[in-house]
Amino acid sequence: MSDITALQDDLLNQIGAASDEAALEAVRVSALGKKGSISALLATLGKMSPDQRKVEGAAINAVKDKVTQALGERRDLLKSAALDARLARETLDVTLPVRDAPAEAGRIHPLSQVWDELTTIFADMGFTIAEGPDIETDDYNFTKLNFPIGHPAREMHDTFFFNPKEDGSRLLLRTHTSPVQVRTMLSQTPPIRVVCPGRTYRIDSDATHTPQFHQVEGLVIDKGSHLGHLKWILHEFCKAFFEVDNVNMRFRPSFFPFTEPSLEVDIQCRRGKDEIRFGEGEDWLEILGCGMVHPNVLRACNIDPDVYQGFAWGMGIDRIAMLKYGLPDLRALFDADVRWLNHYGFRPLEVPTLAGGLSS
Ligand code: 2U9
Repeated sequence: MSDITALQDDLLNQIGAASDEAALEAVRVSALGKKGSISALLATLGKMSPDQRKVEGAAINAVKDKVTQALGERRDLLKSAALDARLARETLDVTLPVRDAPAEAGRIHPLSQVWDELTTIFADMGFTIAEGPDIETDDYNFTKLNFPIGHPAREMHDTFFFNPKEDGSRLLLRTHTSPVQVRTMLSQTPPIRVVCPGRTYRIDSDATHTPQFHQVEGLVIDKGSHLGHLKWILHEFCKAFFEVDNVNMRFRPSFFPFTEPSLEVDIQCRRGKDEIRFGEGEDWLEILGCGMVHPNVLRACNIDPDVYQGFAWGMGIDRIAMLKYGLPDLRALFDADVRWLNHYGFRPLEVPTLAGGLSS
């Protein structure tokens, strides 16, 4: 066997034995690289006579072609074997239970859920949402809302006051979100349709009261607004919020310094052992207070009560969250207990919408 045939056989054996693409590349370089065995043979052609070159050149090039072809075939084979191995390695068991993605694992707190539900309902009715500071002046929290200085009505709210300033004035933690409506009236001209959800503070703590709680209040100021408009808004709100086709409501006379007349609103319900159903039953449950804005409040906010009338309402977000979602103790809302949140919380990607259902 000539040297060249031996070389060809040797290279073809090495190619056949290459078990991966790296090994195959090493064989290619050893044969066809700059210092490769076939390249070395080709370099000898220059020193040969033309007749010898014709014979030897044809033989060396035939070996080169054969080796090149074998390299290509082996590379294709190794590539497809590598792909098959990878596909076998990376198979998924689609029958495994799906693990919650991090964004799905958390829970929305029932208060945040109810807050979103309320604002969705009122925004759909055309209200804007306004917020204001938790620390307020006595003037915005009380005086402009027709609580005369020294009047016992101020004692109805057990207020957290800050230390008095040198001029004797005291800042306070707002006892209701009403100062936000005061700010709205002072900065806008009617018509005004605004809903104000927010944190509120009173010195009070038991199973149904916490020192920090949440309110949502609404205000409409326009020419000719009247109690009929207010009743319609509250009726539509209750149907949407409690997700029932009809609710019966009862309006009882009451007193608030900032409204005249003032009313408290009950909705009809049936109290079961562990649940309350709305839109049916014989029981009544108080859910909010409301009334026509007192003329003194309008005047204090630079609105002429002979031209504009307004109505307002207020309710505790914590209380209606407890009613809607059957939460037995208000204090649990503030405990930050993950087990409780896993039980009562809402899925983060299920945002409440009127079209999709508020709490579905
Ligand atoms: C302005 C004028 C009027 C807001 C109102 C109520 C009635 C009310 C309570 C319900 C339960 C507070 O959380 S609660 O204790 N609120 O009954 N709130 S009318 O009236 C306003 C507000 C602002 C300028």
